[in-house]
Amino acid sequence: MIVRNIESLRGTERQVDSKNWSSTRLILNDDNMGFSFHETILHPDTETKIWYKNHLEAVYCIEGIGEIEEDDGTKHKITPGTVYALNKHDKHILRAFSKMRMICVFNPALVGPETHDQEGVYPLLTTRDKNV
Ligand code: 9YT
Repeated sequence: MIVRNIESLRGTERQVDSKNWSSTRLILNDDNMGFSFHETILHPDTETKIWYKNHLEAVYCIEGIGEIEEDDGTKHKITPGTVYALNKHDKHILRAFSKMRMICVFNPALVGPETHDQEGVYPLLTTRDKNV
């Protein structure tokens, strides 16, 4: 069994920070669960273009207000209790109108250090790539 508290992961290599968000990765590929499980804090008044072409992601909002815009311009409000699932590797824009706290699940599991490239894509890494 794996039991961890997020506070013990803050400031370690399991916390990945970018300009618009901070992701603390509670469960990763080497935990062998078939998915990774993260808490993502979105910084207020940010807009992030994302395209997980190598991954599926489900995102559950537990704090804050924002919106997700699909590639065709359709917008959906996000409030606590909203889940979205990028079941078609959907390109999207994520806007945070306040600080937002999201619970995110990735399949395949992230290895650890993944962060967005210019297209908002995460590379498909294996454990061997962990220190890239
Ligand atoms: C909601 C979202 O995709 N934000 C970017 C960070 C990502 N959730 C992660 O790596 O935890």
